[in-house]
Formats: sequence, structure tokens, C-alpha cells
Amino acid sequence: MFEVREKPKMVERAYLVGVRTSEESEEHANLLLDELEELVETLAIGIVGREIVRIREPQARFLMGSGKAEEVLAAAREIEADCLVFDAELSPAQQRNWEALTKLCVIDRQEVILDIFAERAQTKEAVLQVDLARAEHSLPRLKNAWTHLSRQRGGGTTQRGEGEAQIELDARMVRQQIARLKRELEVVVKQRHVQRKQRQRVPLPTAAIVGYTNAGKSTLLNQITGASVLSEDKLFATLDPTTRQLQLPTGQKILVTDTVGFVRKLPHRLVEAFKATLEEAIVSDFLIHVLDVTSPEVDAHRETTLEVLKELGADDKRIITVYNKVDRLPPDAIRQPGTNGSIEGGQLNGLGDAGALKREKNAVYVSAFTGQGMERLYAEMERMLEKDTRVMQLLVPHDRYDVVNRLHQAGAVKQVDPKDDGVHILGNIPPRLYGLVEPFQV
Ligand SMILES: Nc1nc2c(ncn2[C@@H]2O[C@H](COP(=O)(O)OP(=O)(O)OP(=O)(O)O)[C@@H](O)[C@H]2O)c(=O)[nH]1
Ligand SMILES: [Mg+2]
Repeated sequence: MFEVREKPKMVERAYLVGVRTSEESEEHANLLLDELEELVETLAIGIVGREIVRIREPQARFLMGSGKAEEVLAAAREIEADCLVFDAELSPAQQRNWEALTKLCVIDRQEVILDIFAERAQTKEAVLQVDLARAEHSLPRLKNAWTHLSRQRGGGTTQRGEGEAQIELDARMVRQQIARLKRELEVVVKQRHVQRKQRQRVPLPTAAIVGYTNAGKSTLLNQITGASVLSEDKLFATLDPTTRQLQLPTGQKILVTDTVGFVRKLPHRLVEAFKATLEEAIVSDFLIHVLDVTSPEVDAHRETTLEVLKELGADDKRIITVYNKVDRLPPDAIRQPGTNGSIEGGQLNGLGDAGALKREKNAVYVSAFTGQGMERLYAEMERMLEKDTRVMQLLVPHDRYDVVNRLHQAGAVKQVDPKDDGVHILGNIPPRLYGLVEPFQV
């Protein structure tokens, strides 16, 4: 791909800058910066320092006042940082101003996330989606690249003119690239639709695993379906959805899809670009929302995921909330599990105040690692499916074995009794099969 923003590949010493307004607590800002550290480390960039700047209100030029900006610069110079990474979103102009002030590489969380996605993208679809998001991100920032360029050439009026012309050329190239990527994506999305249609010839119910990055979504899919999806202690290990079949204890079969993780301040463009991939979640019958119970930020993680789901138009889905990694809790954190594995006594102890969790009624507490709590999860999944399914008595004639087979494949048969007049079936019929079985109801 044609790179517009020449992000120096040799960036090695990043200085992280958090910006907080008076409403935000110091602690919250710190936790966000911890997360930014993880994100930056994911890109194998070293971190030499960090600070949180408190502002009264956002300023147009540097986000903070110029006095504060000078202080940040001084601190970054002092430790010989070669890149400033902001946790807050910088407008293209602010980014430009910072670059001009510091003569350093200046990026924000959004760009870090875009870069991680670019590194992780494997399949054609993922690559196209990330390229599209990056191209759109770079378009209003072409001037920054030029600033960079002109600095190398020593600046000057004549070159300035050249620079402007170059930006125009670049902009045209990027716009063409965006158009091409969109066309290519359309083709891939069509293929995906065809694939899904084929899958739905055997109409199984579907569930999608969603949640914050590193919550354990892939580990859970592997645990319940015996899949071998890469699960790693790494942010955004998964970009592409994987679908596997699972047979619940009742015999009901269901397709479960693992999806890309979410993170705070996920670039809006990336969500847009990944809509096709996330469609698996949007069209599923229900969602399994995985949360890392050991994270002090678990509430914020939940909010983030719910927000992104809303952005995707999937916020009306029914959700099973799954608190994962209970094996990492101190033994007394879970007070005497109830018969159904739920947490009794109101709160999880031993996690400090930030980690104390109110007991949630329909939540499931599991370890995707050890398999603890899976029965409860399966029971919840069955309950989800039962809500949709209707028990029906059917009589299918012998020459309609295709119908009987489809019911079997869908795991919708509770009892079957072949007689002279046809096959008598007691079925647990999901909505999508109502039409199929309607003529055979007795
Ligand atoms: N102790 C413990 N670790 C877990 C559990 N589930 C997942 N992990 C670990 O958490 C890390 C992240 O797990 P993944 O399954 O890759 O998480 P994910 O939600 O798929 O993450 P992304 O694909 O990056 O969004 C891995 O190191 C897992 O081994 C669990 O139940 N207990
Ligand atoms: Mg994953």
C-alpha cells in the first residue's frame, strides 16, 4: 500500500501524554495511559516516559495551553524521546501544530490502534478494511507528511509551493485508493454473504462472542467448540471472525462466532470499516459478551463494548454476560458459588474497590482456561434459544424426508416416531423454520 503518513519506522523512544479535564479522575486517566502503554508496546515501540496533563478545557492549537505544551516538549527532550503519543484524539491541525513545535513524530491513540490492526490483518477482507480506514484517516493529514518532508529539505518558500502541489497529488492518489478499496471490499462482502447463505441452508441458530480486547473471547470459543483459534496475551490477536459448531447438552446445535475485540476510543473509521466482519455479530441470534473479571476497568470495558455494539446497530440483541478468568481470582473472591454457579453474597472480594463487582442476575462466571462454569454457560445458551423456539407437534409425510432431515440438522427434534401415516415429530422449532414446518403442524 502506498504510505502517506510517513510514520518514522525507526521510532524507538515514545513519550506518552494523557490529557485529563477536571471532571476526569487522576486514577482513570492513569488506567487509560496504562492501556495506551500496552497498545504502544504491541507495536514494539519502547516507552521512555509518560505524563498526564490537566487542562481546564480543550484548546484549539495544542489541545492544552501553549505553556503546558512547552513543558511537555521540554520533558520529552530531556529524556530524548523521538515520538509523542497522545491518548486523546488529536485533530489533523493539532497534530500538525505539535509536529511543528516539537520536530518529533506525533501520533495519537487512534493512529496506534490503526497501526496495530494493520500489523495483525491477515485475510484479504481484514487487509482491505484496515487499508480503507488508514487511507481515510490520512487524507486530512497529508499536510503533516509534507511538514515532515519540508523539514528534511530545510524548508523555504520555493519548496513550500512544491509541497502544496505534492499534497494535491497525494490527495488525489489517496482518494483514488479509497474508491478502489471500497470497490474491492464490496466484492469480498458479497462473497461473505454467499457463504453465509450457504451455511444457512442448514439453518442453525447462531451466537457471536463479543467483548473487549484480551477478555478471552478466542479462548472461550476454543474451550466450548474445541476450535484452535489463536489466543494470545496480546491486544487484537483476532481480527477475522471464526465460526464453529457447538452441540449443547440437550443436543441442540448452534454456530458460534469469535469476533474482533473492542477497545476504548476505537477509531470510528475502523468500526465502519469492520462492519462487514462484525456483521456476524449483527445477524446472530444472541451475543455472548465476555469480560475479564480480573480487570479493574471491567465496568469501563463493558460500557465500551455496549457503545460499539450500539454504533453497529446491534444493541437490541439479547446478551449473555460472561465474566471470564475467575481462575485468577483469589479463592475467597467468589463467595460460595450457588448451585447454578452464580456469585452469591453480592460482591466479589479481594479485587480492591475498583474490582468489586455487583452481582448480576443473569451473568455467568467462568474460566475459559479451565472450563469452570461452562455448564452454566450452556444452560444460559439453551435458555436463550428456548425463548425463540416453539414446541410443535408435527406429522411429516414419508415422502418429505428432506424436511425431517433439515429438522434433525437444525437440532430441532425432541422426539421422533415414524408411523404408517408419516413421521410424528415433537419439535423445538426456531423462528427461521416456522415457514418450513407450517404445513405439517397437527
Ligand atoms: N487465567 C486465565 N487466562 C485467560 C482466560 N481466558 C483467556 N485467558 C488469557 O487471556 C489472554 C487473552 O485471551 P484471548 O482468548 O486471546 O482474548 P481475546 O478476547 O480473543 O482477545 P483479542 O482477540 O485480542 O480481542 C490469553 O493470554 C489467554 O490465555 C481464563 O479463563 N483464565
Ligand atoms: Mg481473540
